[in-house]
Amino acid sequence: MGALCDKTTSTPGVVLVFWYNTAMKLQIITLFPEMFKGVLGNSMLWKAQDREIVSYEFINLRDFGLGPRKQVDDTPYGGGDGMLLKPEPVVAAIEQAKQNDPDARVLLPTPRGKTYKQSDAKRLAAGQQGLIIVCPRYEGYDERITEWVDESFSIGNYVLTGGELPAMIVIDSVVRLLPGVLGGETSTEIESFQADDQTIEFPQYTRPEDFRGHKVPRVLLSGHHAEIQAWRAKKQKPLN
Ligand code: 6GU
Repeated sequence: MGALCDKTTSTPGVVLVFWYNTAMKLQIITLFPEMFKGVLGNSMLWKAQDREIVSYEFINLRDFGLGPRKQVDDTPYGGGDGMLLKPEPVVAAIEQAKQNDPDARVLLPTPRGKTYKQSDAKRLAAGQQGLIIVCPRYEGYDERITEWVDESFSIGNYVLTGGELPAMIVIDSVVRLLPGVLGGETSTEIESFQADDQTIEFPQYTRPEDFRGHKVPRVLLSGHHAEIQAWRAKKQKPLN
């Protein structure tokens, strides 16, 4: 990821900021890379890659399937419904990703993981580490793959069909925190990008002042900075 390396004041009042362009590498192991195209190919997640702040790389789990049918799943020992991801293809895919980026952190989205929080997004964005996200499918995975995983996470108390949507949520929450992704930062804001990010967690309004009889709270029109701050503090919803 980008690292601040130099600041030069050439003209009084003008600060130039130079960056090393070493993109944070995000490798995604999935049977369904197409699912990501719309999300990573638009808006800020696309711009982040275009600006070489991140790189997205897909590893298709099917390429590591066993036998002529490229099998990646099998029935659970002990019985039960559905199929599980076999360990061999998953671990082979992780090993390939590790070859590309030996220091990368391996993440596993699973409803059995610890709930993912904003503090996790900040921690992952702040590190220099690339991420390898393994997206399970079917009814789960052979538990032995967790020996190759650094961190499991859940995104809430409901069950999804696979790890792709949770992976995209983590990517979105991390990439938006990387320096240079959101527009209009001052260098101070860039340097303090890890600071508490709760500032938009209060209600906001824009024009018109009166929309179909629903008015903007008067305090926001008052111009009294302290009163506005107090109102926002009162209305703020904590993230964690
Ligand atoms: Cl990370 N995966 C799946 N399959 N379901 C979930 C989840 C993850 N988090 C909440 N539900």
